[in-house]
Amino acid sequence: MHRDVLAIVLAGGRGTRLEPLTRDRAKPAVPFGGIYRIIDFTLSNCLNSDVRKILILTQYKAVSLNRHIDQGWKFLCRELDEYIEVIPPQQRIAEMWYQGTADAIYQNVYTIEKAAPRDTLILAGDHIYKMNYAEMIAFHRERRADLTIACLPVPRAQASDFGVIDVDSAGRVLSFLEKPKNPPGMPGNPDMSLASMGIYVFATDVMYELLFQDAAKKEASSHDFGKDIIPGMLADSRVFAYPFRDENRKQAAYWRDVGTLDAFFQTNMDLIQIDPILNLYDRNWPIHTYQPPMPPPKFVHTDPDRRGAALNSIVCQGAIVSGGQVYRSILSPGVRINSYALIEDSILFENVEVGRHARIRKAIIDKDVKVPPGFDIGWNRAADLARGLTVTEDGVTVVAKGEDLERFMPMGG
Ligand code: ADQ
Ligand code: ADP
Repeated sequence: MHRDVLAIVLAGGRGTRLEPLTRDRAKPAVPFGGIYRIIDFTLSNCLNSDVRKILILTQYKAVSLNRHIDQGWKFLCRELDEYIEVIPPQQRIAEMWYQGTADAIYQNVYTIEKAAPRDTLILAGDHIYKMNYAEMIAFHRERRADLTIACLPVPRAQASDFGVIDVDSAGRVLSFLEKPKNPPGMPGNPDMSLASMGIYVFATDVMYELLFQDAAKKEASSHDFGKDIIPGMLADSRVFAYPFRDENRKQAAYWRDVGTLDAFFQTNMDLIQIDPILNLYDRNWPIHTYQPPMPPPKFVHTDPDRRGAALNSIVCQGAIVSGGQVYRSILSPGVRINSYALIEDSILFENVEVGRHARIRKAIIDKDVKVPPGFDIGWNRAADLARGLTVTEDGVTVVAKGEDLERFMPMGG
């Protein structure tokens, strides 16, 4: 086990591009795949990699995230020096909110010092992937690196969303451009760029020094790893790129930054493919979460035209599909589908109830929404927009948590 490694999960990004799902919860706490929250993937990777000292740095709207960690992730034993701790920004050194990612770490430097890790593993709380960090840590140590950055090739057309890296033949980082307008291609593969995954292993001593230097720059720095720290350290430090290896062990590497509603929707839909790249059923790489103690899902078929059924779908505990039909969808715990309802290509969060004859297509419906009988969602973009619902670029309709749809019914109110 990696007793001399501390993992720090950055869970403080605002997540504005996931609105309205992040209206009152942090991005890492957004439900995913029916029973999970986004952060469960990073935390499960830590446990499966035998990294068992984990700090989660929160900032915005952390109540939901806190509750999830409390309920689902409090099984490590402090007495054995193993823990998953949520650190709210109240512990900060300065009187300000965190500025960039480096500032978030800097302001918690005393908490890190208490753990005295040889290396610090910096992770994001909003990525969906399986990765063995132990292999990355071993790579970092073999090269006596000051910093190792996990990376993978992405199409050059998309590379402007990432830190883009240029390496020499030994894997040493020659240049790092944070979200360049015109990203360079890879040598011998001009259509692809080598992108940083925002996952870092730092030799802790080197990290301290860099953070203190950066903090002293005050207004002259945005206090961010991608923008300030990494580009500034290349000349004098040993910085290496670690090629991402997917624990799914399929040919295509699977790693998704679920920063937008469309990426979030697609990444969920990837789970219900017949042979998904991201396999949740792999016992060698379990994804842990909090599961509410609810009864098993139930399917009710009364008469011939009321067949309660779900095909190519994920249906969670506490759900009842009674006389309605569900295709290529994710039904979270406690969902109810009533007779003659039709659900296609959609994600229903906890406790969504769908009335008789309602039709839902290509939609994300957040918690505690009652879809009135006969109501359509995702069938008419203009109608959805007129009701104040969000419709994404790819045409996914999103209904916010607790939205009152009854008010759109002729007799409603
Ligand atoms: P981004 O993801 O755009 O790029 P950023 O917004 O800084 O970078 O977020 C990184 C992580 O830190 C996210 O998980 C975010 O939620 C969290 N975070 C952001 N600000 C925070 C703060 N003040 N306090 C706590 N947590 C915070 C980064 C790198 C790129 C890389 C991509 C890969 O900068 O180089 O390519 O990640 O996704
Ligand atoms: P989730 O929907 O992510 O499961 P929880 O049910 O755990 O979130 O609740 C998150 C917390 O967010 C609530 O306990 C409450 O403190 C806060 N919250 C919920 N709804 C609102 C709201 N409409 N406005 C402000 N805060 C809210």
